[in-house]
Amino acid sequence: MERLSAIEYTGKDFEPLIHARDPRTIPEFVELTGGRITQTAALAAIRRTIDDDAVVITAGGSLPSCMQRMWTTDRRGSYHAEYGYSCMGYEVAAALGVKFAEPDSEVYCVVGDSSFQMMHSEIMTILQERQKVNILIFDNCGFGCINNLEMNHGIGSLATEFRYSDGHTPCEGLIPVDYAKIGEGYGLKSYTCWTIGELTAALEDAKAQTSACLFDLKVIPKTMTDGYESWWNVGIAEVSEKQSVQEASREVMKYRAESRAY
Ligand SMILES: Cc1ncc(C[n+]2csc(CCOP(=O)(O)OP(=O)(O)O)c2C)c(N)n1
Ligand SMILES: [Mg+2]
Repeated sequence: MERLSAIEYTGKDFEPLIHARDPRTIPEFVELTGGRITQTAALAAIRRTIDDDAVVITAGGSLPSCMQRMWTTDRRGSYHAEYGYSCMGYEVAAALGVKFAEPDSEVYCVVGDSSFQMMHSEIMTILQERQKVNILIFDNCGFGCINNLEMNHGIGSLATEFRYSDGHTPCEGLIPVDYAKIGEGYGLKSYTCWTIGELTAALEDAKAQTSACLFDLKVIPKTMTDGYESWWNVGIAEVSEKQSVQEASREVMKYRAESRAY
């Protein structure tokens, strides 16, 4: 936990936890967004800063597995994770539901940028019902955990980063999104955080707010936790022209043959 909490962006020589990556992405992301937050340090900072009786919600992407490892609680019911289906888009709606159930606690959802894109329609209901919830968007410019999966399966980075298309494949420059502006558009108190210091200050400021808040965290891709001391049983093409995919497929078959059927 201490090791993960202390991971900082160190500049050009920075080596993230996830090794399977397009070497362009991190320098490009830092240059484009100015973001210098690592995912593991952000989770530790959130845990340190929010109140003991606060409730945190997570569902899709890399965040549930990072939180499974890193999150600790002070009381029963303060950790709400949709691990069943890891259903993207659950987070904002769930934050409102939890707030209705626990009106006296601060409620925070931690949500990936793609999960947020997939569904945040309940922001309108949050406004209609005048509920104070906190939406923490981890903007790493893409489907982070699926990009890791693709790269580990020998496919390469294919359409899971938010990049402009060359007419066939989205493989050109990264596409930045200003999520704080989306929040402002709805009339939410919105913060953009590029550093852990800014994140901590924004969380403190938000405690004093009486209406819903949105945090746009610029989180360096590939800074989620890695390695599960297990393998992820996800199907992969058995027939491919790519040798790397053939090898990954053989590996999956080997693991499947070794696994015990329950
Ligand atoms: C409704 C739904 N569709 C598709 C998926 C498959 N899926 C799992 S994670 C993921 C990408 C998540 O990206 P993001 O929310 O940005 O989180 P990150 O991995 O970048 O932290 C996808 C497409 C899912 N879990 N739920
Ligand atoms: Mg993402």
